[in-house]
Amino acid sequence: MTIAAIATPLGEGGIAVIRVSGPEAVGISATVFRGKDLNTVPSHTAHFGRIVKGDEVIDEVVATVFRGPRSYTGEDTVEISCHGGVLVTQRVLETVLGAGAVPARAGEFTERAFLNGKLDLAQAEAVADLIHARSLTATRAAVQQLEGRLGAHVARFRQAVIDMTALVELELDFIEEDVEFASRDQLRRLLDEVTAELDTLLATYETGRLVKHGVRTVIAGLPNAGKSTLLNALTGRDRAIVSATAGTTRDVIDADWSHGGLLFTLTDTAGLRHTEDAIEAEGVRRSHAALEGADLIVYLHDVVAPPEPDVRARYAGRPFLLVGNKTDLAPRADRTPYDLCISAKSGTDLETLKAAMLRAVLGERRIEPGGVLVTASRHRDALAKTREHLSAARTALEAGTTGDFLAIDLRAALHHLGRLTGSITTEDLLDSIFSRFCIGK
Ligand SMILES: Nc1nc2c(ncn2[C@@H]2O[C@H](COP(=O)(O)OP(=O)(O)OP(=O)(O)O)[C@@H](O)[C@H]2O)c(=O)[nH]1
Ligand SMILES: [Mg+2]
Repeated sequence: MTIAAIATPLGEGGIAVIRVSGPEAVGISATVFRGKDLNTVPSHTAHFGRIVKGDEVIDEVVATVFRGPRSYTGEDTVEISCHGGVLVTQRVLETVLGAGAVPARAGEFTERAFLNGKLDLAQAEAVADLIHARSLTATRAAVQQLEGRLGAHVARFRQAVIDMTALVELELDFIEEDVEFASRDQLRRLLDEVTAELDTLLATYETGRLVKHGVRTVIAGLPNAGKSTLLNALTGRDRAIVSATAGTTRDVIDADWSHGGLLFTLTDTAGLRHTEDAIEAEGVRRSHAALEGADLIVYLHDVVAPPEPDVRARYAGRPFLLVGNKTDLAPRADRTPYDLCISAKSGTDLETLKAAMLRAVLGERRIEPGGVLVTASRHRDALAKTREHLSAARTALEAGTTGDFLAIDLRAALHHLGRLTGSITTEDLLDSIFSRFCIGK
């Protein structure tokens, strides 16, 4: 089946691209293209011409022809660049569809690239990550995954496990003879090595998750503590209303802020207090809900106001910063209850707060520009399952278990590694991955 879709965002722009891919991609495009006969042009060439519907000229375009397998999808592909207006782009697409192509599903081009072996599954997922990336480090992580580094890393120790399994299974064929093809010492060493590699990869997930999804940071505290002032100061924008009236913010307000390579989604909340006002009460309920899902809580307290002795305990076990605010009003206020103190209004010690926020979520971990990061929970789960089965194999080995049981665990470990790279897939898995894409990708 030959598919077609608009590959660029719908809107007014200089150009838009309609992508056509499949066995009839060139033939279908040639029937609606007036210019050189696309059927006869060499691969990887671009041609100026017109898209026509009967006698009507729809647009002047450039058609670029890629013959499979040297294309993104691995199939014959034509990319038609037309003028970037919403209507004209849609009419070019309709003309191509009228000539026999069918509309592509979300992610179908990339799915075909995967099915045709142009990308492994982790790489295909990286395409979506790259499109959705909103910070520099997220872009870098997606690019290294797109380059196939995670896949290559996994493929290396997957091969080691395959070799190991083959040897153990070979023994099973000679069970009568009581031979040992797989030296138990060697097996033990290999299992330990692969497990150590898995641990290193798994340990990157905490950072990888933050790099990919950003850090959900909730600014909480009593009314008037200066939460909205802090949101505005960090983002450098006049995003939230600030006033001396307690209970000013009644809804949760989000603003994106990049720092240290991470994207922080800052959420300003309604001051936490009991209130009879129904709207403010709903705001307080939403504040609590936001706190539930937070990766980091910045709890502001007015150093001039009476202390709140129990806050730290309330958020025990969560990344949490207790920040005294309004130091300008009371330079001599007691700072001991706080992790640090700032003046949100004058900007004093904001840099200290920024550094503390990074440290609170990353700890001693660093974001290495070239390092392999596990950023998807699907990958983390597959690696964790692999590790479980390898540990089971290791335990079985110690207990002197027979090869057939060892082989079961090794096979299970391979199964989970295969799900990561996509050498083992199910329709459900593919559907859930490719539905994240936009149409045209
Ligand atoms: N002097 C001084 N005033 C501040 C500081 N930060 C905030 N304020 C003032 O404190 C008042 C309340 O600030 P907001 O930022 O609206 O406080 P809030 O925590 O968002 O309050 P609610 O939305 O009502 O929960 C305003 O008058 C601010 O100008 C500060 O560092 N120093
Ligand atoms: Mg506010």
